[in-house]
Amino acid sequence: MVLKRKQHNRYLAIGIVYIATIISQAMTDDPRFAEPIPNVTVALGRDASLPCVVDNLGTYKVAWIHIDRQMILTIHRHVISRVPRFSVTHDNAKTWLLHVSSVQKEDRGYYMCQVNTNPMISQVGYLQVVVPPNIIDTESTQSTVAVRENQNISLTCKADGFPTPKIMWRREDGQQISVERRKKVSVYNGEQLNLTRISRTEMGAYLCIATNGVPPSVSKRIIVDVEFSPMIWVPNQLVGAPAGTDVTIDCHTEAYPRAISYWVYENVMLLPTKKYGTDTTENSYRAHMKLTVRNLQTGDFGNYRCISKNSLGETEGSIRLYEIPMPSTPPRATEMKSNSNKENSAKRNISRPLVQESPKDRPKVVMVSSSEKDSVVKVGPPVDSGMELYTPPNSQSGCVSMARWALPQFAAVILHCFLSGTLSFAQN
Ligand SMILES: *[C@@H]1O[C@H](CO)[C@@H](O)[C@H](O)[C@H]1NC(C)=O
Ligand SMILES: *[C@@H]1O[C@H](CO)[C@@H](O)[C@H](O)[C@H]1NC(C)=O
Ligand SMILES: *[C@@H]1O[C@H](CO)[C@@H](O)[C@H](O)[C@H]1NC(C)=O
Ligand SMILES: CC(=O)N[C@H]1CO[C@H](CO)[C@@H](O)[C@@H]1O
Repeated sequence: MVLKRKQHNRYLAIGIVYIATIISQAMTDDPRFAEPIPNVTVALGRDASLPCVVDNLGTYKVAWIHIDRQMILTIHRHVISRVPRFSVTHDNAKTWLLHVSSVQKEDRGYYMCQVNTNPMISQVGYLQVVVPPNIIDTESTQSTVAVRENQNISLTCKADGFPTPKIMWRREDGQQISVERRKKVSVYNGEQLNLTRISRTEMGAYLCIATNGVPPSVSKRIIVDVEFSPMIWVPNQLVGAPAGTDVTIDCHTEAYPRAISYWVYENVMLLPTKKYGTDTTENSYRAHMKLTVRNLQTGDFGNYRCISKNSLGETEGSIRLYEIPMPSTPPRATEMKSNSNKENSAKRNISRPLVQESPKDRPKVVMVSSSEKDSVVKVGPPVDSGMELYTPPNSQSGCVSMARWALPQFAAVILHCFLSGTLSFAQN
């Protein structure tokens, strides 16, 4: 009986001690971390915060340490580090926030939150600093490069940033890029783009684009000029046309650098006049040259040459213009009654065939011509004929042909050629 009672007391004592221990532990519980420090990713120059959440801190203190720099940043509410971008806040509950303003690359790394218990407790989080890509101009190909056709050229783009950027190449006009012998791709990946045996069709703007997942991506525009000596292609080398009509002959040229192109007839360079109209439309390295010879005469038939010259060479195309009889047309067309026409008929004493009336074939008239009114200069009072005298500026042939007229008009023509000469002189 006595023994049983003693045992009972002992269990009771153990129980009380046990409960007391639990209670006292609850009262004086040691600090512990309530959650891990998250990994934080921040772009260069932005602000970041790392939280450290501690239960039961009591009178212990929280310190932040940058492990990579072995630097104590803060202890409790005090900033220890001399780097002014670090600060600490405490929300009066359990969270201690380390702030890094305007984050720099050297701020990347592990951060430790430490509590000065004995032994101390700590946990670690990582601050990732990402940097948008940046193309290093000094290590990349300059923005314009020139290369001779069929030579090789390497285009390079180097970029830094974190993570390391990837480089891809595209052509600005969306055309494909030839890499490694005839393989065509619309996007090429790599720092270096090798263009081997480059052709003129590969001329243009190339873009290298650097991306690393951190906006913004950046690109550099590199213009590749492919240089070659001129080439000429003549669609029609033999052109037949009847006398009295206008005819247009044409040449296609390719050249880079841009060529100087002109027409030659019997070793004389043809300049735009009333007799000759020249027109060149250019598209990149291609040009389409057109020469219109107006009101064909016997002396206009023969060999015309289109010539194209650049710094790398010169070439020419040849076109033979020959006379064909006027196609016979129904007599519904009206006979031409312009001064120049009459004059020519009289001179050559041939009876002119009827000409089909179309604006294109109609010979140009020196006198009032509605189509030229925009570009003409009106000179002096009306002359004897009662017509106003007009002449296109810069029209030598106009003056020459008018000079064949009657004497009373002659003085006016001289005056007017003189005036238009001075006028264009003053404009230049
Ligand atoms: C942080 O990243 C490291 C690896 O870089 C990983 O081991 C750790 O679990 C991460 N922590 C959190 C809270 O995600
Ligand atoms: C251009 O590259 C090709 C292929 O790599 C090579 O065969 C050729 O010799 C190179 N040409 C020049 C002029 O370097
Ligand atoms: C490009 O050419 C260079 C030499 O100019 C060479 O070192 C490099 O390996 C080539 N790259 C590729 C992808 O062929
Ligand atoms: C203007 C002129 O001289 N006309 C002559 C052209 O030639 C024919 C004969 O072929 C003459 O009859 C015209 O008088």
